[in-house]
Amino acid sequence: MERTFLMVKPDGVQRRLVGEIIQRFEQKGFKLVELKLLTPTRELAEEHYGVHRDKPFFEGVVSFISSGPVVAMVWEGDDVIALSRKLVGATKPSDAAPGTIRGDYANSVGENLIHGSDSVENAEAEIKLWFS
Ligand code: IDP
Repeated sequence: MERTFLMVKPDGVQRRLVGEIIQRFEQKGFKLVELKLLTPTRELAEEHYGVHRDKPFFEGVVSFISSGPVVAMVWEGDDVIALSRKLVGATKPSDAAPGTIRGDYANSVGENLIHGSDSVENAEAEIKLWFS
């Protein structure tokens, strides 16, 4: 059974959207297998977004993710990686379709509520990073 790493970012926790976000994945039929509330260290945030180290937004995304509590989760289900990316929606607010989490609730590329792994390889690495 496939697994993915999903994280409600600090804006999602502050805006009281944790329940709404979890409900969407439950209603889709996925199984919640791990969950914890934590404020990530800078080091953890840097490792999580390591692939973006050379991008201009790296510093911003790292400080944002480590600015307050996030909800880190592992979800399980058939094709959960690709399907959860669909539920999450596009990174940029102008591309995120209504009906997706970002399309319904986010209006900023930096504060876009949720992270979801984008490949089997990254899901495995992120689950290991956040839950071991
Ligand atoms: P994803 O979260 O949709 O997978 P990525 O391209 O992996 O998007 O980028 C990681 C995160 O970095 C995004 O969710 C967003 O918060 C932030 N980010 C990406 N592109 C930009 C940008 O152009 N400006 C500011 N932040 C960005």
